[in-house]
Amino acid sequence: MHLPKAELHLHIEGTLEPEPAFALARRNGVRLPYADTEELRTAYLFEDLQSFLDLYYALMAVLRTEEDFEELADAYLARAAAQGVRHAEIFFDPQAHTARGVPIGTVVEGLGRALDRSEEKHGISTQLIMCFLRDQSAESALRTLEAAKPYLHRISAVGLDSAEVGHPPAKFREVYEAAAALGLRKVAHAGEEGPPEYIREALDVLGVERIDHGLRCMEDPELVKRLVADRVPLTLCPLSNVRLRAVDTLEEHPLRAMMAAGLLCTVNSDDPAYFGGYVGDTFHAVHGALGLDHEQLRTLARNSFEAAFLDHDEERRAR
Ligand code: ES4
Ligand code: ZN
Repeated sequence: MHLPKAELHLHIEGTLEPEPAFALARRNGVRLPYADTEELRTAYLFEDLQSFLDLYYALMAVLRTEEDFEELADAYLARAAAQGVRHAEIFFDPQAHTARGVPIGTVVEGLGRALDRSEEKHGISTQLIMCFLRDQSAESALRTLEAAKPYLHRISAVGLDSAEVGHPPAKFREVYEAAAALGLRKVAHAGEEGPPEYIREALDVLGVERIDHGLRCMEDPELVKRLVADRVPLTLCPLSNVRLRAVDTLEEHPLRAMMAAGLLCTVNSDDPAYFGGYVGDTFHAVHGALGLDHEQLRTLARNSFEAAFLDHDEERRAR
């Protein structure tokens, strides 16, 4: 599906495909607990978010040098360009790397090398969103923000990801306040597996501008009214929701109902190497499974630019 679009919910570590993962493992002398890509692919049947995260964090062990992160991002940008992406706001998980002894500077500078060439090479403008792992402590998030200070010129926003249930947004009030004071914008995953209350908290306590996923808002009509009235963008990831069993089948995904309710929906790929498709594939899949027509697909593409962290001139150039 080649409509020009912005991708707003994409974990760069979730673009690590099996073949490059094994190539990096060899190059860096890292042993993976899988014999080959075929055996690895058998691990891609997930029960829920946590069962995916276990594999996602384990496979990252192969990412060690600036060059590794540069290659990862460049490969994503090439695939995204081929599917009509003109602007990408890319999540990364610094704590998943610093915990393994890879400094945050290696991650940001490596990604930055690919991002610096992205407009010229792929026709995609980019931003970076640094995510805190919500199943780690608030102190760890604060230390991460501190460690990111030399690299803030490369970072647009902070986000919140990883295991949601039991880790409400309010746990991160202080670090979000500190991030805002440094001029960073704010988003957070909420309402993927967690309750609608977490969406309210992300808005009220953290002051986020966008909700990543937000799927479970549909359980709370008052919350839906508010999200519609305030035009709060939701970065939905339908293929992810199917693979992580937030919905049973794509045909049962509430995207159509969410658009009909007037919510500002965008469609994104989340962790495309794991969930069966990049963002163009996702547009194609919702067209097929939910019968969204071309006008609705164009609305989703238009929404992606409205929800992006672009000023008017940048938005006009990207469209
Ligand atoms: C994630 Cl699908 C999803 N949800 C929460 N955290 C994540 N990190 C990477 N993918
Ligand atoms: Zn996500």
